[in-house]
Amino acid sequence: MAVEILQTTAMPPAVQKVLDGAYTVHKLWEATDKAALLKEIAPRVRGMATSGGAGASRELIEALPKLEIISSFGVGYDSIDIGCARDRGVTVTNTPDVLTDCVADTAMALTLAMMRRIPQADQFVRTGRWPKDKFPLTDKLGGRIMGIVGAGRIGQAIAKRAEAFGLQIAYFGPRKKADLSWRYYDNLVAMAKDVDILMISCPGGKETNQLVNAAVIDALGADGYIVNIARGSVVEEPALVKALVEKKIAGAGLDVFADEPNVPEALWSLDTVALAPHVGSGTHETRQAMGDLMLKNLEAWFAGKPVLTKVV
Ligand code: 8YV
Repeated sequence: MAVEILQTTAMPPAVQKVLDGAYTVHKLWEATDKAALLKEIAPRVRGMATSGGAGASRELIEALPKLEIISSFGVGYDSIDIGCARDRGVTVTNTPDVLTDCVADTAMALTLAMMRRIPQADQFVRTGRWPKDKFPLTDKLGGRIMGIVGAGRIGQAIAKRAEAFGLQIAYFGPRKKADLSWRYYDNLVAMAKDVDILMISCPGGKETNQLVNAAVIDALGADGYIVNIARGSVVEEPALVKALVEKKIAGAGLDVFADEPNVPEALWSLDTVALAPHVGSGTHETRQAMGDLMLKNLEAWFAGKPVLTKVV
């Protein structure tokens, strides 16, 4: 009898095929009566395949008394109730490293799009304005300072790319890292005052909730830019929108939002922002690699072997 797992959200087709072939998969997001499905499968479900977006709440974990492993498709696990998983002795795995390059690429793409107004330039051409109008000059990227909030794997990959574009790097985080030569700040407001671009690449969750608040945005100032490829929860979104609308900061490049897929409408018409629908890791190659790792963690667990990328 195949192991029964609960899947909370859609996966790339090739990943889905493997899941469907290896397990009896119960697709929660397709169920019309989710509570009834959970009740029916609860005595048998031993694994969960989820994602950073779908997560696993306390309620969901507690509804599955036989659950042994939550294998998540994504590096961020702020949407998974880690405390509950730990208390219940449920192993949690994620997909680090395989997405670092693509997320860092997206961070730089948004930085360039925002500062050089690439989406607006594209619209300028497409709407036939070129023959009649002049496209406004933009700000140069090189020579500026990027302050990275969270110099972990992704933050460091962004820093390396940014250095190649001629940017100086500073970083803020819970502690100075001995192996990093970039200037370290233990105070985020102080860093925001000194840098031109605030790059948010820290984990989401309680510890970083609203870390980039009105005071930080204010300290960045009218020439400052914000890029967020981490989690919408890290930013006090109403304060960011207000600062952008009132031109208290120069612009923003945003891949993540507080209430995805809802993006504050006040941002839609601003020509100082570049927006993306949470696609940092969204390439064929990276999503496949994330899926493979998510599958390998499940496979290892049910073969009685150590999982590859354990969170809990
Ligand atoms: C995914 C992400 O899009 O890895 C993460 O933490 O946010 C993204 O790579 C997400 O996990 C899919 O829901």
